[in-house]
Amino acid sequence: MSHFTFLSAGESHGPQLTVIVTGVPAGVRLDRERINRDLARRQHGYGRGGRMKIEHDEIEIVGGVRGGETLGSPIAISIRNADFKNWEAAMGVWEVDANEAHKRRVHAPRPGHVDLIGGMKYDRRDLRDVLERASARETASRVAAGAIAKELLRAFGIELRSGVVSIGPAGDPDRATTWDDLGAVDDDSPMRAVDRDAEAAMVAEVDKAREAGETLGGTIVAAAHNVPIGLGSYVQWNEKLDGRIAQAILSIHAVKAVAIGDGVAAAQRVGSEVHDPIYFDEEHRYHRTSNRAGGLEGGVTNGQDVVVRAYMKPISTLRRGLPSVDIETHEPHRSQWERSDVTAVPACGVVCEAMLAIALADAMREKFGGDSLGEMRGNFEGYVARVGEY
Ligand code: EPS
Repeated sequence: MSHFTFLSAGESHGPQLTVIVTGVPAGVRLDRERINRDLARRQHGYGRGGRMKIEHDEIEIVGGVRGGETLGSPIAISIRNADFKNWEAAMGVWEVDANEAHKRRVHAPRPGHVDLIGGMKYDRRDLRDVLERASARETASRVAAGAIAKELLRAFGIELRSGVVSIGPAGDPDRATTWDDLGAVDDDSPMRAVDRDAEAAMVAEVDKAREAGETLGGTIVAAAHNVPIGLGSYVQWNEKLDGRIAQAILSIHAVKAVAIGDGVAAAQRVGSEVHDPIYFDEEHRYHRTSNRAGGLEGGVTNGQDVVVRAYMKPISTLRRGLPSVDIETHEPHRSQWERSDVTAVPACGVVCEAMLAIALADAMREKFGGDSLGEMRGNFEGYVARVGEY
C-alpha cells in the first residue's frame, strides 16, 4: 500500500489511544525521542486545563518496527491515558459501575460541540458516549502519526514548523510569517508565538477569559520547507494538494477555516499584488522573490515553502456554560462543565504540523512510490535531477 494514512481508535478517558499508520516504506529510521518530543510539544501551552497535568504522553510501538527501523508493514502505536485509572468505574470496557456512570453522565449538550447531534445520530442517551471520542484528546494520535510522517519526510530533507500569530483579540491573524520567523518560535514559551512582543498580551487575554469562565480561539501558521516541485496534480479535483491539505487541517478539532499562503487577504487585492513573479538565472534557475501563493500553484507544489494558516474557534466547553437543554427533561439547562482548556491554540499548531506532514507524506508516497526507502529515494533523485535541468 503506497498511500500514507492512519487510523486511530480510543476514547478520551478510555485505557489508551491506538494508532495504525500505513504506507511507510521499509528502512526508515525512527527516533523515539523526537516522536515523544512532538507529543510533549502538543501538551504544552498557556491556557491548558487540568488534564495535561495528569498525562505524560509517550508512544509505545507494538508493530511494524524492528531495531528502530520500519519494516514496510503497518506501524501500530499505543499512547496510554494515565487518567483512565480515575475513570475506570465509569469507562470500563466490559463493565461500568451504574452509580459512577450516572454521576459522570452528560445530559446538557455543549453548543458548538457534537454532543447533541452525535447523541441523535448514534442513538446514545448518555452524551458521554459521544464526547469521549469527539474530544480533542484524539489529536495525540494525529501527532504520533504525524511524527512518523515527519521521519519519512526528513529522509528527503523536508522539515516542518509552526507558530501562533493570534489568540482571541491579541496578536495579528494576518501577520506575514516566513520559515525563519517560525524557526525563532520557542516551544517552551507560553504561547509558541511568532511575535514575542505579542506574547504578554496573549497571556493577558487568556487570564481574562479564564476569570470570565470563557474560552478563546486563535490563528496558527504551519509551514513545510524543502518540499520538491510537483507534489499533487492539477488534472483532477481530488488530486489537488491544496484541497487535500485543507481537508487535513479542517479536520482538526475546532479549526473552522484554513488559508494557503496569503489566501484570505489575496481576495481583496489586484492580481499583480498577489501572484509571485517568475525569474531565471543560471545560478538559481527558476526562482521567485515572494511566496504569496504559499508554495502551491494549481494544486501543485512549486518548490517554495508550503504555508498554511489555520483558524481555530474558541473551545466549546465553557466554565460559565451556555444556554442548552437537558435531554432527559427537555427543560432549559446550561451546558455542563467539569474542566477544560481556556485555549489550546499553541497545541493546535503542533497538530497542524502533524496533519500537514501527513498530507505531504501521502503526496510523496504517491509520486515516488517504492517499497523501501532506497527505492523511493532512487525515484526521487532521478526526478529531482530531471526537474533541475528544466
Ligand atoms: C485533551 C484532553 C481533554 C481536554 C481537551 C483536549 O481532557 P479532559 O476532557 O479530560 O479535560 O483537555 O479536549 C478538548 C479541548 C475538547 O474539546 O474535547 C487533549 O489531550 O488534548
